[in-house]
Amino acid sequence: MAQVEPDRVLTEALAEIEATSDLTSLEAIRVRLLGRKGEVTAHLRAVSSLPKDERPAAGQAWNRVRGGLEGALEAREAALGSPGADTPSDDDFDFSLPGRRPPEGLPHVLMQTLDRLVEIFRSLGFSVADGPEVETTHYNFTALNIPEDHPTRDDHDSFFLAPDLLLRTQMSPVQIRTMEAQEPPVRVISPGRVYRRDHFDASHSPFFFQMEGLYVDTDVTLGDLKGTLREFVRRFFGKELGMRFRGSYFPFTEPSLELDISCTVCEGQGCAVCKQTGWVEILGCGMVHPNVLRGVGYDPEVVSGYAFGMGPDRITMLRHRIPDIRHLYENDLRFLSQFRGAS
Ligand code: 2U9
Repeated sequence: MAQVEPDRVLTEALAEIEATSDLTSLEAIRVRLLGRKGEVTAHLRAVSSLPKDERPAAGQAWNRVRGGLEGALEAREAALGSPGADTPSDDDFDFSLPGRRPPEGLPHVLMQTLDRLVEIFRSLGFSVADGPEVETTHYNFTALNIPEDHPTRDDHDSFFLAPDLLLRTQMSPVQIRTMEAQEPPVRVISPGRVYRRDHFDASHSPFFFQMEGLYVDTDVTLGDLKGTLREFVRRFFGKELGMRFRGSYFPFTEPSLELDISCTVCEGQGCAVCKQTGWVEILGCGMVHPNVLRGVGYDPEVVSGYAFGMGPDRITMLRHRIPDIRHLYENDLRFLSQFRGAS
């Protein structure tokens, strides 16, 4: 390596550093001198191949250069980086460029349905009740008049955590707890997540939402139930739709009914959504079974009540013609962002 005077390298470099006016040029100087292939680095490496007696002096000299450069680079960097030094001026901006819109979130389409359901029933005088997702068999089945040998209690249908403990399969336990905690009148809805041992496919999911409603008071009639549901359908679907009640069976209601509305997709003409019938089922309902009322300490001779249960997943799918329930749980933004302001 050619003989270079360390002091001269240091003096020249210090002047250059002092004259630098931006951080990019400063970094270029640092790389040129102190980088892995830098000039000073090369001199330091070359010390080991000098004659033995020259090494200490040369080593000290180049180390002094390195130390001096590092200090100067650091000081200059601090000076250039300090407020005001590198701040862009108005001339650096093009204020006429359109701004970039930050991505905007939106409630999940299912939450939009739940929000709307809650809003409607609140305006009809219902309050919202919540309860545990892990339930006892007493609250999930027995208190609902579901017999010990009923197939719905089967291990194959529910997620059991212990012999008497399971993930709730319906929202009714919340209503039982509400009745136990207060005297009539009781007027509550309970939206929430429920669990069943189903495999995921287009129409099943091991978890989904339910919203149940309950009204218990003196003199509650089936007519009250039908009137409330008519008002609900009018508000939720935004128009007058054909409605029909069909007889059904649930252990916790007597009589039990299912409600169909005229198909919102084909307006009753018949299509794939309503399987050519012109009708789609939207909920189950009925008058609360006397055994259920007795079980929570109410006197069925004095009070009566109606109850209904619906699946917000199903209603969401019907409303937006979503063909596969898995879309609701995969959180694919390409799918979900379609439902901006849809509620
Ligand atoms: C109490 C007493 C009775 C709630 C009811 C239904 C009928 C019903 C299903 C609809 C579709 C569940 O989401 S779904 O799978 N529900 O058909 N639910 S009556 O009856 C109750 C609730 C609480 C104390």
